[in-house]
Formats: sequence, C-alpha cells, structure tokens
Amino acid sequence: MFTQLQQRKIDHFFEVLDPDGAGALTLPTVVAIGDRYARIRGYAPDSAEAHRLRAALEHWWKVVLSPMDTDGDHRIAREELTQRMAEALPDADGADAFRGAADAFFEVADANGDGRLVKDEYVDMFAVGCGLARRDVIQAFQRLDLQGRGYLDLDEWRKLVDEFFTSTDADAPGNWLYGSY
Ligand SMILES: [Ca+2]
Ligand SMILES: [Ca+2]
Repeated sequence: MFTQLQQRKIDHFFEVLDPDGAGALTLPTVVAIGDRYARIRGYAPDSAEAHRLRAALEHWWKVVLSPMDTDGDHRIAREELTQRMAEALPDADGADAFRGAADAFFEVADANGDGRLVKDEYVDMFAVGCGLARRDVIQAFQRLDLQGRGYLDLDEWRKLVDEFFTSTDADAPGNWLYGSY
C-alpha cells in the first residue's frame, strides 16, 4: 500500500484534475481544463492547435483515466483512482502504462509541440487550466527545473512523474509536479 506521503500526492493529483471539486473526474471536466488552457495560449476554438489539444486530452482520458472507471458510471471517483494506482505501480506493465500516461500529458501541456515544456506553458496549464494558485505553480516550476533551463524536456518530465507517483522521499523534486500539496 501507499505511504502517507504517496497517498497525499495521489489525493492532490485527484484535486488538480477536479478543479471544481465535483468529487469525480469526468471527460467534460478534463476537456474543460484543455479548453481553458487553449484559450490562455491564444488558440481560437476552431484552430488546428485547439483541435490538437482537445484530441490529445481525449486520448489521455481514454487510455489513462477511463480504464480506472471500474463501476462503469463514466466518472472516476477518488477511490477508483487510488485503487488503480495501487494496482498499477508495483508491476512492470503498470509502470509502462504510467510512462505512456506521462508522455501523453506532456503532449497536451507542450502546447506548441516543440518538445519543450517551457515555464509559461507549465504555469498556464496548472494555474489557468487546473486553477492552482499562480505563485505556487511558479515556485513549483523552479523546483522542477533542476538545470535552470526554463523548460522541461520529455526525459525530465518522465523522471519527475515517476518520482511524483512512486517516491517515498519527501525531498524528491518530482513531488512538486502539480504544485504544493
Ligand atoms: Ca466510476
Ligand atoms: Ca513547448
């Protein structure tokens, strides 16, 4: 089972994806995160970029979140997320699935698709898309950007995601992936 630290991180992850506090993750709430993100990045609703972003998020929902819906009500409850994480993390297939999930989310957040998640993309995704406090998100980015380059690449992102979900070390940089908790 999870340590207290891991459980707190998973609870926080759930809350980041449930900005309105609906108590469950649904396709519309996840798509709304992407729509807010597209708007702040300046993409018109009908632009190719907005379509790409939406498709990436729908894909993320389909491959990452919807398999967690064990009772088939099209909502991912906190317990379903926790349960799925507990099953997936210890085994190799599960770890591969998380790698895929991390990549898919990177693709969403890297709005201009240049392979770099720059600070502004990161801040807009979590402050505007997910409604976290901007100051908090900026601070989080500074802790994640270990090389001080102003962006995260996919390899760094994968490592940070891995740390966020699996590390039991309270000082692991990846713990800051979704802001403070
Ligand atoms: Ca469900
Ligand atoms: Ca980018």
